[in-house]
Formats: sequence, C-alpha cells, structure tokens
Amino acid sequence: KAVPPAEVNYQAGGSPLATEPMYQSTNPKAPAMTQAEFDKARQLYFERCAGCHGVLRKGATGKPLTPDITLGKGTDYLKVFIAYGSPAGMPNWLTSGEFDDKTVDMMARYIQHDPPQPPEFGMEQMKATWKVIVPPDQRPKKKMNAYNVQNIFSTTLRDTGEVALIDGDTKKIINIVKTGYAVHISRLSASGRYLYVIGRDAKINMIDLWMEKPDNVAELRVGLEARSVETSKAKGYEDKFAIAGAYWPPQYVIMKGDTLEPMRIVGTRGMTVDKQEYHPEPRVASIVGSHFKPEFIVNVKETGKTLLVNYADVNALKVTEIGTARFLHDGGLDSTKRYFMVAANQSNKIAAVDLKEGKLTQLIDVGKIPHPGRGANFKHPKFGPVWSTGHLGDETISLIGTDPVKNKASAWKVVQTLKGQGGGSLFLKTHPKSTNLYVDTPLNPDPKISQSIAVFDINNLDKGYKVLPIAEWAGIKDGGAMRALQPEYNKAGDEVWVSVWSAKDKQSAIVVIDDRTLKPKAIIKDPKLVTPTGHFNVYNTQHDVY
Ligand code: DHE
Repeated sequence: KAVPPAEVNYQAGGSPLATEPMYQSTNPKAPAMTQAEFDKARQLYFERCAGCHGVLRKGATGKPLTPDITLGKGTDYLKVFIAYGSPAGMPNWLTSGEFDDKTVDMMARYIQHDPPQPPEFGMEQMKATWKVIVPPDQRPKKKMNAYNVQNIFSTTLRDTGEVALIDGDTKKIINIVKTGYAVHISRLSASGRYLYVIGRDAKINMIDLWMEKPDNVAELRVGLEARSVETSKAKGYEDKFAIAGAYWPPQYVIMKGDTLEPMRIVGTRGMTVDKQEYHPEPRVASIVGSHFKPEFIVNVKETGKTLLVNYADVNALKVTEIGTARFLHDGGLDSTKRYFMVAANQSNKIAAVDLKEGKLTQLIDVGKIPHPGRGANFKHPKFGPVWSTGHLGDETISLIGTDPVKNKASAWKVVQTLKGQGGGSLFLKTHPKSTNLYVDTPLNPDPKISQSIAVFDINNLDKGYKVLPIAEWAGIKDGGAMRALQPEYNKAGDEVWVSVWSAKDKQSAIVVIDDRTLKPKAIIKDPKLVTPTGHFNVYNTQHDVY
C-alpha cells in the first residue's frame, strides 16, 4: 500500500478556514448532499485537501477540482482516486485508514459541488480586530530589563497558540506570550526592539523586548489564513513599517511599525507567469525586507511572481513585478544581501533575484522540491560564496554560487550537490563564525532520520556528514512521532538550537548543541514547552544572518 510522500503530509497542515462559516451553493447537476454532509465535507476539505488543491479548488501542487472537471468524472471515478491515491502524490485516504468508505463517498460528491468561497477581509474587518495594548507613548523609553536582548530566542509553541521567549544566555524561559494559532514565523524590527509573529489564523502580535517582561503591545488580524510577516529594514525606515502576507484572502498588508495600524491592502489575484491565466487565489508566501532599498520582496505562490514593493510612499506604492516560477515558497538573502534566493518548490527551481537592479538574474534547476527555510550562506573552499538548499523530495543539498564578480564561473550554478540523510528536509543553517552546516530531515518516514540532524564540515564537504541523535539526547521516553527540526544559531555563532517536536500531549524539548564539539550543551525542557517548532534568534533574524 502506498505511503503518502513527505510533502503531502507537509501540505496537509490544516487550514483555519475549516471553521469559517460558508454556505452551500446548490448545483442542480451535482449529486445530492445533506447540509450536514456538506458541512462535514467542507471541514475535511480545508483540513486535508486545501493545502494542495487550493481553497477554490483551482489547483496548486494538486490537480484542479472544480465542477467543470469533476462533474464529468463522476462519483465512482473520483472515489477510486480518493480511496487509493495516485503515483503523482495523491494520498490513499481509505487504505491509509484516515477515511472510511462513507467519508470517501461523501468527499467524492462534495468536490462536484461549487466550491464555497470564504469571506473577504478588507480594511473594515481588519480595523475591527486591531488592538493597541500599550500605546507607543506609554512604552519604556529605554530597555527596562537585564536580558541580553540580542540573544533571546522566540520559539513557536505550535499547538498552544503561543511563543516562548527564551534567554539564550541562561536558557531560561522569559515569558510565554499568547499569540494567534500555530505561529509560523518570528521577525524583528530593524532596531531589534520589536518582535512580530504571525499565526496560521493571520493574527499578528507585536512584542516589545524593552519591557521589564517582554509582552504584547499590539495585535491585528490581516485575513483568515497567513504565513508571513516582515519589517522595513532600509536606512531611514527603521522600525517604520511592517508587512504581512495572507493565504486567504490572497493579499498583503502594510502596517505602521509601532502600532500595527493597517495602512494599505494589496490583492494578489491575477495572471500566472507561465500560461498567463487568471488565478483567483495566489497565496502570499515568503516576504523579506531589503536592507538597502525601501522595498519588501513579496513572493506570490500560485502566479509565480516576485514583487519588489517600494514603500517610500505608501500612498503611491511602486511595485516591480518579476516573473520567476510557480509555487514560490521560502527563501533568503545571499551573504551580500544583494540577491534574494527563493524556492519554487513544485517547479524544482531556485530563482535568484537581483535586488539592486530589480530583475531576475537566473532560474536554477535543483533537486526535487527545494525547501531552504532562509537557506545557508558560506564560503566554499573551491567555489567561493554559496547559498544552499535542502529538499523535501530527495536526499540532496544543492550549493549555488552567489558571487558573479570574483567567482564568475560558479555564479548562479549548482557547484556541488551533497548527499544528506534522506528526503523530508525542511531547514538548513550555518553562521559566518562556524564551519559547520546543519541539515534537518523532520519529514523523513524513518524515525532514525527524522529525529536526527546531519552536520557537514564546510572545509571537508566530500567527507560526508556526522549524524547527531537529537531526540535521543533529549532523553524523552515517549514523545509520540518526535521530529528534530530547524537548526538555529545563537548570536555568537558557537551553539545551535534544534527543536524536538513531540505530540501535543507529550514532552518536547530544545537541544542546544556546542558547535565546536558537536556535543549536547543544554537540554531545555519545561511543561510549558508544548510542540516547539521554529525558533528565531533576535540578532541573527534582525540582520539576516544565516
Ligand atoms: Fe512553514 C516558513 C508556509 C508547514 C515551520 N512556511 C514558511 C514560509 C511559508 C510557509 C510561506 C516562509 C515565510 C517567510 O519567510 O516569510 N509551511 C507553509 C505551508 O503552507 C505549509 C506547507 C503547510 C501549512 O499548512 O502551514 C507549512 N511549516 C510547516 C510545518 O508543518 C512546520 C514544519 C511546523 C509548523 O510550525 O507549522 C513549518 N515554516 C516553518 C518554519 C518557517 C517556515 C519554522 C521559518 C523557517 C526559517 O528559518 O525562516
């Protein structure tokens, strides 16, 4: 029986839209359903299917499932696909035990009905969710705590709707801050004072790290589902603006940096880069702030466009639209910060975008489903500066030359392909002060691989990797399906934090590795540390050090 590939489980992460009220539009041609069946099927669709097939079923990494297609296929045909899956990556929902016969039949009927459309979320709805908990004039005028703020880590506690602020020096929890559900990423203001986090439910929380006990000072919902938040980093615009990208509705929002007051909402619906066809729900994936121009780099997934949004005049936004490749997901800056490297994951490509010239430099073919996080920059002993990515779909790590001046022959090419532990990799990391490259594999089906991290010596890449048994070091007896993920350095670049993500009702941990000896240095365990996933060091995130 077919096991769904890692990337299918990854996409089916659950959408908060499952609980939004939406109404059945009766299509007389579609097979009958009761309202109760329709509601149940809609919820299952948003929990399990929308990640790949899209909210409006126009297709993304999965096939389109609109009634013009599904009605022609009919219930019996659709049931076979849902039950047994396909070699193209569709999971086998019946034989895997996830759905019973009745559910398979219900889902086959559901997808022949018109897709219910979730509501829009404009300025009025946004303003209704906006709260300034501590206004700017009532905030501290200087740092009121003794923490080494630049070495604080913000850790997502995925299933409790919180982030843990952890002191990187003492490894003690400073505060557990209430946030939206399943915070996806944390980013810092240019000064490093404010921390912004965004939940899967599109709620942004803004935390002031100068407070005696750092906590929320403002919050806002920018839509119904989202993954990205970032801040203005250019000279003269420090701490001035924040931006968030939403999955639903497909839009990005520019806010005031000190209060989160929403200023401009821009929709991303439009034409795809390749077939030039209209797409009704192009989700906003990664966003990065340029360090030397007043620009946000906004990546639009389904249309395959990288937007350089110039925020110098928010009332007259200048947007440079660069066609890159479809299914843009995550990415980061090269070591000079001039180039942005973004993974087009289902296209198996990395796009290198020149932020100075405002154009596409090169599309580079890499392995199957690249997934870099923000990637890892280091100086290759032979090829000079490289940026690297691991892959969800295979065991390789691609190293791409990023220096077109002194290492022209290597620039924008895969100069070396490393072999890691296996597929299912999400994140890799190094640091300018380190000579190690850490590669995780949390979605690999083999627990030995998903619970450990591979470390390469940058000066001896041909030698292969050393395996660090992270979950074993954490000493958790029964964590359920434990996964070791997202290596992140401290400010000094001499230790690396890795999450051990267990089930919600089981013990989790963060393992801190000594980067020189590759031995565990500290194990952070606390009953409050529930389902830790991503973690972000203040200094490294603020300065894009990775
Ligand atoms: Fe992520 C980054 C979207 C599942 C942990 N994830 C990102 C980014 C996007 C994204 C668009 C880039 C943001 C940026 O840089 O501005 N992630 C998605 C999904 O759509 C997906 C596939 C399915 C979903 O339903 O959310 C998904 N992601 C996951 C997980 O299952 C992970 C492992 C655990 C979790 O907390 O949900 C996860 N994603 C992360 C992390 C980052 C991230 C830790 C930031 C990495 C970094 O170093 O920058």
